[in-house]
Amino acid sequence: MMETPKGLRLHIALFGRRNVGKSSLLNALTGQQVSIVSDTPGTTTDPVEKTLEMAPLGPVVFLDTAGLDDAGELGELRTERSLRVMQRADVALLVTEGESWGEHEARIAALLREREIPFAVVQNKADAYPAAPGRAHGPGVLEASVSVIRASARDGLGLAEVRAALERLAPERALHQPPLLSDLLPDKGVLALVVPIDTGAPKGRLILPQVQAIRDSLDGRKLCMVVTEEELPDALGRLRHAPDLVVCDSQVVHKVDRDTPSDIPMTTFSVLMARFKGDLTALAQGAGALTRLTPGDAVLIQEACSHHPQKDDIARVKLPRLLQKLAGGELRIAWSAGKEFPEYDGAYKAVVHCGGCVITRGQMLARLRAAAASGCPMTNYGMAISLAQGVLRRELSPFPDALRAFEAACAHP
Ligand SMILES: Nc1nc2c(ncn2[C@@H]2O[C@H](COP(=O)(O)OP(=O)(O)OP(=O)(O)O)[C@@H](O)[C@H]2O)c(=O)[nH]1
Ligand code: SF4
Ligand SMILES: [Mg+2]
Repeated sequence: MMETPKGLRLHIALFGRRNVGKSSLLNALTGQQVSIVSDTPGTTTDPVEKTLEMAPLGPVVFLDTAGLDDAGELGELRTERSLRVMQRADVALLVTEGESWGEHEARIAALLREREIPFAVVQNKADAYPAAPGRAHGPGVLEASVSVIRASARDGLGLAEVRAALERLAPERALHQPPLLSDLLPDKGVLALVVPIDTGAPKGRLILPQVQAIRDSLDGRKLCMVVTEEELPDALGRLRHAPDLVVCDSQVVHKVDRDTPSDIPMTTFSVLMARFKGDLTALAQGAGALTRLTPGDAVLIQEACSHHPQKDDIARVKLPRLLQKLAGGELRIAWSAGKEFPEYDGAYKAVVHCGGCVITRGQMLARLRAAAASGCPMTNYGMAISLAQGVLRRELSPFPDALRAFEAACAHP
């Protein structure tokens, strides 16, 4: 059975001090022995990940972390790793031991709030602490809207409430993805997808954004045609009516732009993914910043997964070449790859991010927020390539707000 890609799963993270029962709670919620449990504080060292189907939330990823009160050199490294997990959380559980609440809990709550991650407090080990009269009450420092749940991973008390809280807290954007493209086409509209089959294409399959585009057009009952860039002119010639939309891979956008009559709307998978995954308008604005690059500027190229670089790798070879052409000279380029990301250095004149197919919309938005907070404009690979090829305006024209943001960013530094 094909699994739901991680990038479309709700990510639920557990945070708290050591030994409060985070791993036990994960095991109890999933009904599986996912994480090792022991009474020795510091049992979980590296983040543990578990994907599963959880009614009524659907496909989720649970992330168990090391205690955030770990000290010493190794402990600090673990704490840092746990904090990085926050970058991936759509929703969180702050686990405490009974009603105990101290500086670590307050710090975790502050960080979650700062990152706009909805959370509930789970007062675990309720079996070992006498119930306070009335409902579970949380520390006075928390807003009344934060759910505080008395629970016991040992005897199952409160687990149904924890599940209900997760369902309530899960942000709309994480549970209900907007369509990738079907809303751009009329009923039974005709879509032409242009997919290059070059040395960079994975053997025997399509990449995720292409598969998602086909699936979304089928879901929306559109008429979808998939061709390579070489066959596009023939395909267009054979259609009785022009397609309602042409979508191509950024790598062939130049040719597809030439071969597609100017009255047919055209865009790229990158632009569609930017809208689906994050904030197209902010990313279009970030593309505008690339027009102001000058030699010597620092630029970060960022990927959300750490795949093995290929010959002629886009991040290592093609993009740097294009960006330096835009800047008119050498740039200081840095790279980062992985599900978690380092702090954005305010010195970057631009961050150019990949399509982020393996991360969730919430995770992409967290990256955009963090970059904006450091004053770094962010755009994505595809838009950078299209800008260098002079076709970005056409690609953005199906999205007037994004086009306006791009034009404004080009005009005003
Ligand atoms: N009485 C009681 N003990 C519990 C409960 N949940 C966990 N424990 C015990 O608390 C201890 C720590 O549990 P873990 O699940 O390993 O705690 P953790 O927060 O993951 O700990 P670290 O990975 O070290 O940060 C173990 O001895 C568990 O058996 C509970 O609901 N009630
Ligand atoms: S680099 Fe980005 S777009 Fe490419 S596969 Fe990895 S996550 Fe997906
Ligand atoms: Mg643990």
